[in-house]
Amino acid sequence: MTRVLHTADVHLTPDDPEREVALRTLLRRAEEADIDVVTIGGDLFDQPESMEQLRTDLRNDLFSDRPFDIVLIPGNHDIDAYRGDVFFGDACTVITEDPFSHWTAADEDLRITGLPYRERPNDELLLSLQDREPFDGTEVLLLHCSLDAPFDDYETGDEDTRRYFPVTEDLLSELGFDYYLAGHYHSPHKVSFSTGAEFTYPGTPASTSTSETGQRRVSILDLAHGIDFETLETHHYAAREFTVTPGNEERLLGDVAGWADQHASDSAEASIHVDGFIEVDEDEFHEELTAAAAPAAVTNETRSVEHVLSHPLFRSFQEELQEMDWEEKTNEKVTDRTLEVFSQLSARGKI
Ligand SMILES: [Mn+2]
Repeated sequence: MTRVLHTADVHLTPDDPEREVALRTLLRRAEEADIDVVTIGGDLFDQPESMEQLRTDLRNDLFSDRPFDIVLIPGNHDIDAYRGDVFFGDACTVITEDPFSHWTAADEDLRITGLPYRERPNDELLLSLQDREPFDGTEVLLLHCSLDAPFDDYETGDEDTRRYFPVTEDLLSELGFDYYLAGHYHSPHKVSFSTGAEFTYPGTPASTSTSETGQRRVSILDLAHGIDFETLETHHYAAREFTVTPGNEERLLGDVAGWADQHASDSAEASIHVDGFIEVDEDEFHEELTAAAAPAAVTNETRSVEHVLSHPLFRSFQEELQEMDWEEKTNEKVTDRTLEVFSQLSARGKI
């Protein structure tokens, strides 16, 4: 049975070699995982010019002599790169034909309809997609689009708020494909349509901005199981915020070390942000925090409250708080808020 590895939005550019490394990594994965076809859902290149700079690498190395096919469509970032005759290597099929064309698996159990990027779907396109030549097997639509779903808009890497090829679940469902393999959104998503069809964004295989946090993924389409994600060991950002309270410094340091152990891997650029209040020495705490977080970078916004804690006004406040018979969680919140106010007052020399 035909198996598909789907990626998109590689945004290759000579300025960020880790993206080409990520592409290499996922092609190796495809080889190891017995994949029959790798699909690239648009924005392989960050800009049309990147294509000219990288095309010979692709043709002579990455996209040649592969035990699987590579099917790719243009996205909004690289549509202009494919004007004219471009050859990317013997393993690669670039779908540029307007309005779409097909790629059929050797086993003839799966057919991919590739839709080169355009700004919006119009009736003519939708009708011709509905009228496509019938196929007796699993049908996949490969496209670069903005699915109307509660995803964050910053996720596309585009600075304007224009919707690139806007589509809805209803519109896609009417086309009657079994699977929709998409590009454009930079975080991984999988959506199950009410018709039973499945839609996926694999997200970028290497983070292209610090907002793309977490291990990167590819979508695997297996005709027996549907779509699943697999994680990649490729460049990505990892970030975590912690808040410390006085007396809990040791526990916080343990949590920070635990997180760093798990997330600050070789392929991750990890950062930790800590705020809150401490009752230990600031210098010493900073040193311990940096050591616990290593190799993750630390932003330390904690402040010492030693002088606040010993202030008579704060102490009498705490005594009153003990008498309130509130839940411990409420007490903690009130104490935190009060510490914040006292610290600000003290910073301004008011107490
Ligand atoms: Mn895009």
